[in-house]
Amino acid sequence: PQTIHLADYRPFPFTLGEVQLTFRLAPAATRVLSRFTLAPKGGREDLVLFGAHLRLIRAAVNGAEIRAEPKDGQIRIAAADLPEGPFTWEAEVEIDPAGNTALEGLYMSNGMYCTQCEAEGFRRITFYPDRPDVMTTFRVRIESDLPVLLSNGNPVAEGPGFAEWHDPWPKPSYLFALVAGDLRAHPGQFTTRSGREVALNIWVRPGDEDRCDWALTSLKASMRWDEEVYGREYDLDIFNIVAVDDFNMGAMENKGLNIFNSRAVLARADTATDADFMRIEAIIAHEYFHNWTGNRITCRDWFQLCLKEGLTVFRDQQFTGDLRGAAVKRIEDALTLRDRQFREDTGPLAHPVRPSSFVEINNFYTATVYEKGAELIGMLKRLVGDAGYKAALDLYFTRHDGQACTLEDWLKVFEEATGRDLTQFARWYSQAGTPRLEVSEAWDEAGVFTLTLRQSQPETPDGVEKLPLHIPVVTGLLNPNGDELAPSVTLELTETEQSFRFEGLSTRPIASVLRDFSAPVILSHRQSDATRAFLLAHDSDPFNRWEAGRTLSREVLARLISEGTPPSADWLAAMAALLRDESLEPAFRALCLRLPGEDDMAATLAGSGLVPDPHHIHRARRSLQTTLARHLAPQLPGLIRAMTPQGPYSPDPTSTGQRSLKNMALALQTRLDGGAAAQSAWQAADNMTDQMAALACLIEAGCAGTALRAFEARYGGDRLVMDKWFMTQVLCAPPETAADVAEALTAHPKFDLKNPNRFRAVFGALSANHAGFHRADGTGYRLLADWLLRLDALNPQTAARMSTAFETLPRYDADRQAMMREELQRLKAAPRLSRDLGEMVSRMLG
Ligand code: DPP
Ligand code: ZN
Repeated sequence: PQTIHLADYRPFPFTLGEVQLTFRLAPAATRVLSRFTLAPKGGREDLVLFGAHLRLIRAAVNGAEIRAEPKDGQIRIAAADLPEGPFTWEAEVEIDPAGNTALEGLYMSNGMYCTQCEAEGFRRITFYPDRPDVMTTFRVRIESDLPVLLSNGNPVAEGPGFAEWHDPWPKPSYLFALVAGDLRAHPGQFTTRSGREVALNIWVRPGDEDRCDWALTSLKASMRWDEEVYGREYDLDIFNIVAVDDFNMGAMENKGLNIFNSRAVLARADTATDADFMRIEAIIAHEYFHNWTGNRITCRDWFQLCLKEGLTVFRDQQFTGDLRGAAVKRIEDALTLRDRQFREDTGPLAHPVRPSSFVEINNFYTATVYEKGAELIGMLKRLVGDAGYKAALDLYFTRHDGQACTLEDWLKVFEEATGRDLTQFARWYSQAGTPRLEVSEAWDEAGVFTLTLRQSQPETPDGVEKLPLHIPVVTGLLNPNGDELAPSVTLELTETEQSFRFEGLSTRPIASVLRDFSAPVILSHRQSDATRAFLLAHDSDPFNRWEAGRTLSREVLARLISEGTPPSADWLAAMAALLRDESLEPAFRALCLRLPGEDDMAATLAGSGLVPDPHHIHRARRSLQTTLARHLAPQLPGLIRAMTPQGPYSPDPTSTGQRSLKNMALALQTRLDGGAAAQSAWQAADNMTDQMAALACLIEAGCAGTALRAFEARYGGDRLVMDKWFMTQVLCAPPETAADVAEALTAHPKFDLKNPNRFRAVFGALSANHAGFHRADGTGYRLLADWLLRLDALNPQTAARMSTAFETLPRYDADRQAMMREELQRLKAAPRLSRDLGEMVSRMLG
């Protein structure tokens, strides 16, 4: 397969007029008629239109039929065969939505038609310059007997068997959308601050109407927030969101017609957990925010993906922080970043936030592009300040509205608006790998405290030479009595090593470095258990307060794993004190009590040159949990009672935080009572959050049989809830049986290979069950590889995504590495392997 390089970018040599599309929908034979004008930008060049899985019926230039031969996914018409000036292109193609299991382009899900065009799905609909820098307006006619026919923009005409839509905003083809089906609307309304009345609709299958409230509430909150914080208003008279059961991603920001994986929209107290409610709120916001950062201003090419994704993730993180509390949100984001992005960045799949080449762009919708991309925005904001950030964003919106842009355009608005030179900062976009930041301290009796910061960049598979980065390191100093010495400062590290002096101090201070996680780096700062416990008790920066506890827990656990050292008294006392501290939000306390996960510990050990043993890590972590539970035992039952919100379920931040602390306490209690408290919690649960928490405890305690059967009997007809049933059994299974449980579930009548949510429920859970997946006999690896092969034949994109379970291969012992390689080799040798999975496997094999 062909590799695409950033350096090869060339503008499209024609300007497009309005696109007219007619869809005659039929499940296995939909006809698509397209028509648009092309005007050469100057010079004479070949016309290249992309097309995949299309049956060409007819093509015409200026009304005259031509013989066009699709080859290698495109039609090329030589410049010499084209009229000299502007001309009209027309084509009629036939496609097979019902047979489209890849879920890209136009496909069917439960009798409804829907589309997914990002990144390159539009070429499965018709021949087109399917690239993000080709923007134009669309007029769409849908012919079908189905009752609801939707496309982008505003509705312009409808009658029996047809509807017409017009989108007045020029857009690239990846933002095209069409939906047709028997759908019900959950309607709403929003008035923008300049007085535009916008009709809102959440479209769902009949029966799901009572699960739309939360999405609608979240949408309105997002629309208001974007006006208030970024000054961005919505720009059409209608905003539609459609829920689809079969969907590869979370959701898609198509102009005026967002299409969502149903798990990212539908919620009711008895079917969705707090985590689901929060995810829905964040994804609704994310897709809505794309209207400005993504749609009005889009990407010139797919190498610039983080231009829209990093920024939009950053915006949705700010939104959640504003709604639910910035400190807890920052901690959760840092956890996600480390779990997913650091993991990616230290393995064979490491790539820069702006990659320089790809085979299949779908493989680059990654934690690096999204989450690290968002961190880069956060660092920029820190470096230029809030006012500078606002000025830069305002300039970005005015200067680039309606354009397809690059990261150079993005950085330039910051330079112009703030006068800062971002040449060095720009390296963050092209250098892969997680930088390490080492901190050392010196104190002299003359009252000078010196912090020396040293950065180093790991080697990455691309072999790119690494230069020092521009790293903002927010730092505070505390007095031994716990007071802050002075407000935090942002130390700007630009050299490999730099020292920063703090003078005129009377006693040696305690340093709190990298506050608010001001840069996505791995910090190494040697501090005693007592100092970390001190920071956990006193740091005024909530992130670093949590981080001190986290680091302490990680070190305690690492010592237990590698040397069998029992936990220090400092750690146990600090945990107990924290749990009792009612001045701290419950959600914050729950986060502090959560031990680092097994995968995190494997990464930690590998990072210090050790070979992690998954079973040993699992046993040690369980035993540490038990020790902690014993130490906290007197507090647990009271906490479980006190943290049970009264009244009807609500996903508000306070009740959500209380439930998270209560269920954390329940998990600890289960380590002591063999599941007795979990049994009562299961009986008492009146919402899905508490049910799932109790169920997980029962599975871990080995006494969930009855509960699992009752759950299945009650929710068997509910796809989203059954995903949880599939997932939790594998995730919480003991390592010895996780792969067997997963395999048995694939034989369940409700296991459905074609539904990505269901596949992920089973196999995402298997790879997240660290010791279960890495079982010493290789059954976890084999089972996953078997099913990736089956899935790849139907849905390459999801198969490729799920193959990242193998990305941590280099961490483990020789036997495990050999078994993982064997599975990857087996995939690589498979006939008809997709380009998607093929690229991933090759990169992982190195
Ligand atoms: N739909 C995906 C997202 O919103 C890709 N654009 O991030
Ligand atoms: Zn996005």
